[in-house]
Amino acid sequence: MDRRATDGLGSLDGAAGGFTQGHGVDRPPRLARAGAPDGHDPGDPVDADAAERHTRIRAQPGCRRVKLIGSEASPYVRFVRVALAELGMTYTFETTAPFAKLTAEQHERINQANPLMKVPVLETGDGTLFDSRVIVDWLLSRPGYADAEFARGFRENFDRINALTTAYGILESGVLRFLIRMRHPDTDMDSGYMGRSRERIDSGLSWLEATPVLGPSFGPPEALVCCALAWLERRSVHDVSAYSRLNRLAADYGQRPSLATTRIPEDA
Ligand SMILES: N[C@@H](CCC(=O)N[C@@H](CS)C(=O)NCC(=O)O)C(=O)O
Repeated sequence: MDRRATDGLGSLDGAAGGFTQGHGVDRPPRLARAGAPDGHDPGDPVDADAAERHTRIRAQPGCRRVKLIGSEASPYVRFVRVALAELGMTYTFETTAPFAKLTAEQHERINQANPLMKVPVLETGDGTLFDSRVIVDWLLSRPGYADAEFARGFRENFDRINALTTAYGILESGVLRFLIRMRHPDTDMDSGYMGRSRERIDSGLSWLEATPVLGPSFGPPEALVCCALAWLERRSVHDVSAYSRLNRLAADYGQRPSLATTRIPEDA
């Protein structure tokens, strides 16, 4: 599979699981297409509005291109990539292998960038940020991006902020269960704190299934829910089939270029 990808401003090459590095070549962004084949630019703006915003903001003095470090399998990294695409920000994507397959060099790179030894990490040009929520919040606060459909009203809406927190809690419990199952296969996944982690996932999913604040527009909570559901299913961490409204939402919004072009690769 061709993993070649560009950030819309530079091209990156690399074999699956290896580092890929972008080298800046300024050119106008192309528009992303839903279902575009592999090798599609990860930073392509999703629509004409995003492309126009990108061009206008890039023309401002001092505007710097950001670099995202992370794996294509991580739901947290995917969330940042979706936000970047929805906002129309081009970026360099330095791809690392999934956590269990990291090379020593990649471990070193991540550990140097983030004392918590996790991805995503964003190099902004003005400093490094880690943690997907912090990164996306920073992206939403960039001058010129607050009017993007994806950002509009989100940071002032407590209900939608709580929906995002709920999606994060579901993912955290899911990641915990995935890692414990993988690293400590003798653990009883149904009792004690492991039982509570499963209960928390169902409690969170039930709340999201019922809340009217999720769904009407595509913003951070919808993006993270889509990334979380796809990851939980792919890693067989939790059966989400009972949550019909969430599944419909994921299927509908999954057609958006930002999600369609960041699906977890088959071999990840
Ligand atoms: N709260 C963090 C979580 C990031 C996270 O857990 N990333 C995983 C990849 S999905 C990771 O790098 N794990 C490495 C580890 O646990 O050592 C965020 O939102 O960025």
